[in-house]
Amino acid sequence: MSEVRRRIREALANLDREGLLEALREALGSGVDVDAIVFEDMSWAMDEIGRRFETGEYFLADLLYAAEIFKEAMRILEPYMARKHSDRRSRGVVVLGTVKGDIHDIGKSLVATLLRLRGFQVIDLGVDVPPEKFVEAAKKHKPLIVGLSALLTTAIPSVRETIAKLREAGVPARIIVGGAALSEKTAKEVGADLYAENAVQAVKIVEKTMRGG
Ligand code: B12
Repeated sequence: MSEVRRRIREALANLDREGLLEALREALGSGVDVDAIVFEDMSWAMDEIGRRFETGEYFLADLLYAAEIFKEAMRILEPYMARKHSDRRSRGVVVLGTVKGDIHDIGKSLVATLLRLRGFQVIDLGVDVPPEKFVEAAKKHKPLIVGLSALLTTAIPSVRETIAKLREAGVPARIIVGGAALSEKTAKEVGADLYAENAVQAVKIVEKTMRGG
C-alpha cells in the first residue's frame, strides 16, 4: 500500500483531522482511486476506531468526532465519486433506512449517495426507523428494493421485525440488508433477499436485481 494511503488510515484512526485532509488532497492529486480511499482506507480506520472504543482507549465522544471528520472528508471526496460513478439513466425507486434502535448513518448514507449517482431515486428514511415507517414508505413509493442498515447486533431483531412486517403487508419489493451487524449468513436468517458488504457491492447487486437478475 502506498505511503499516502497509510497516512489516510492512520490520520483518521488517530482522529487527526488536519492530517487526514492533507493526506486526502495529496492522494487525490496523485490519482489514487477514490473507492480505495473510501471503502478500503477510511472504512478500515472506522473499524479500527471501533476496536479502540471496545478496548476503552476511545470514548463515545471520540466516535462522534470520528463521524464528523468522516463526513467532512466525504465533502471533498464526493465530487470524485460523482465523476467515477455517475450514470444519469433513470432507474427506479429504492427505500432506505437504518432500523429502529440504531442511529448509525454514515454507511447507509454512503449507499444512498452511490445509488443516487447511478440514477436511482432514493427515499432515505433516516435512522432509528420503526418497521411501520418502512411499510408506509414502501406502500407510498412502490420501490423495487428496500434497504435496511444495522450496525448494532442489538438491532438485528429490528431488522427481522421490519422484514416480517413488510412481507405481512404484501410489499413485493426485494429486501437488501447491510451494515457491520450483518453478514451473508445473518441476512438469510432474518429473511432478507439480498446482502451487500459495502456500498459499491450494494449498487452492483441492486442494479443486477433491477435488470431482473
Ligand atoms: C462512528 C460510530 C458511532 C457514531 C455514529 C455516528 C453516525 N452519524 O453514524 C456514534 C457515536 C453515534 C455511535 C454510537 C454508538 N455505537 Co457506534 N460505532 C461507530 C463506528 C466507529 C463506525 C461506524 C461507521 O460509520 N463506519 C463507516 C461506514 C462507512 O461503514 P459501515 O457503517 O459499516 O457501512 C458500510 C457497510 O456496512 C455497508 N452498509 C451499511 N449500511 C448498509 C445498508 C444496506 C442496505 C447495504 C446494502 C449496505 C450497507 O455499506 C457501507 C459503506 O460501504 C463503529 C465501528 C464499526 N466497526 O462499524 C461503531 C460501532 C458500530 N458502535 C458500537 C456501539 C456499541 C455503539 C453504542 C451502543 C455505544 C454506546 N455505548 O452508546 C452507540 C449506539 C447508538 C445507537 N443507538 O445506534 C459497536 C457495535 C457493537 C455491536 N456488535 O453491536 C461498534 C461496532 C464499535 C465497537 N467495535 O464496539 N457509534
